[in-house]
Amino acid sequence: MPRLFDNLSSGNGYKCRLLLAQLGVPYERVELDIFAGESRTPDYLAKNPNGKIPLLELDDGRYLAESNAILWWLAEGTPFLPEERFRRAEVLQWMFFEQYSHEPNIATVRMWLMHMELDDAKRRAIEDKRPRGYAALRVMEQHLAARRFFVDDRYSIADIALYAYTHVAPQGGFDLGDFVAVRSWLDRVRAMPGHIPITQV
Ligand SMILES: N[C@@H](CCC(=O)N[C@@H](CS)C(=O)NCC(=O)O)C(=O)O
Repeated sequence: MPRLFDNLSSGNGYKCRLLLAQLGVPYERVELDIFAGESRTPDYLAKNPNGKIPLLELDDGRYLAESNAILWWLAEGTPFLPEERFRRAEVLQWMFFEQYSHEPNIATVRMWLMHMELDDAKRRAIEDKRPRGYAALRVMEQHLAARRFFVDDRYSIADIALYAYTHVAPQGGFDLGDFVAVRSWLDRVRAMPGHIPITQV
């Protein structure tokens, strides 16, 4: 049975929990207190030198880090990942967008507001990230204005990757009020069979 090293507050971990639930794959979950440094111990760094969750331990003992790589690994050969070459590249396009333009701005601000003491440097960093986060949301809004899902009009791991931190963006102080298409898409993702909330394992 695969083992997922995880933290319940993490949207990156949630991406994996959500797909595992929707695939019906049984797994063991190991909760790490990342705020107490449990992902930075020598033992954990031997598993993932980058010191971060999520991390998937496969049945054969190999380790896979990076939430979107884990999604890709789990989704291969299932309806959550298209087969056609260009559609697969589009899935990757949105997953890279998530990691470069969305997560570093929206997830980071959420994490700081929920879990950290804010000093002046952090407040300035939030001011810098806020417009970048809204810019990412506008890109999503524009794409979703005429589409039900991100790729090929069907639910895929591109939607899971982007849902994880978009649906909790208000916890980072992002107002989704004007993002009508994004909010309808959030509802569609929530309505998918086997959906679980971020706090449920
Ligand atoms: N790009 C990575 C980011 C992973 C990440 O930032 N994990 C955070 C929690 S969301 C973490 O483990 N932080 C603990 C630490 O850095 O010590 C992914 O998508 O998996």
